[in-house]
Amino acid sequence: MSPIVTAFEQSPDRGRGLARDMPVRWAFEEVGQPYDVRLISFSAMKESGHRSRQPFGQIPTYEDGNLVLFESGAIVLHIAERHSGLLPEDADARARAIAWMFAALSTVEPGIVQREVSLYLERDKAWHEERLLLVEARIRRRLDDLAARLGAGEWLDGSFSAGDLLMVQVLRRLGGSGILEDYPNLVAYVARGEARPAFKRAFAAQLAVFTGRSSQS
Ligand code: GTB
Repeated sequence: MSPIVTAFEQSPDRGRGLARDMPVRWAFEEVGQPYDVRLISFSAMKESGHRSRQPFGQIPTYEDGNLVLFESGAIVLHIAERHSGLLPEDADARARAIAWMFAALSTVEPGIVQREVSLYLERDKAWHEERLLLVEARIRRRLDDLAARLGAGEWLDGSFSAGDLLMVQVLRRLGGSGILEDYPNLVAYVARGEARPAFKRAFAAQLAVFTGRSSQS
């Protein structure tokens, strides 16, 4: 039996591949591991059955036999450790790739999520404009450093890794913000990620859920 991932029955991103089942799908595609998807409604996500798998009532989750996991980063790491293709064989290079996974989720992403919170939940506040400027300045500071480190490189540390997968996915959340465009090497980096056949397969699979063309249940 293939591992099962949970994803939104109706994703608020309308098929843009921004929900967190996307990096998990992408990881499965990179390593060539088939997977099944269980679509879940917002109300079912908050019920005890789902909460037993995901304590915070969120997607995604991962089930494989007796193993149940939550947290998209942990799931991607698990897939990368179980299969070859997403982490280098060399122990030091592997540790560095894992460091980039953490950097994506705990150093680069928080500001990007705060910007979304500001845009979607704080627009009516008197301090909204001021806060948005602060948050965007913080994002730019991170991107300044990330762009400097990537330089003219193709990927963050040698070959494509799970660190790049998560970093590209995090940067994709800036689409339409006008921020990423100020960093041509990061724009090209995201485009390289999105051009990977595995990304395209994962993107198409989640889009099919939105357009109603999915055969997965
Ligand atoms: N840290 C956890 C992880 O990485 O797995 C975070 C999981 C999480 O935030 N899940 C979100 C969720 O279940 C969906 S992905 N939210 C429902 C809830 O908390 O009640 C986040 C997301 C949602 C929508 C968009 N979008 O519309 O663009 C993008 C990202």
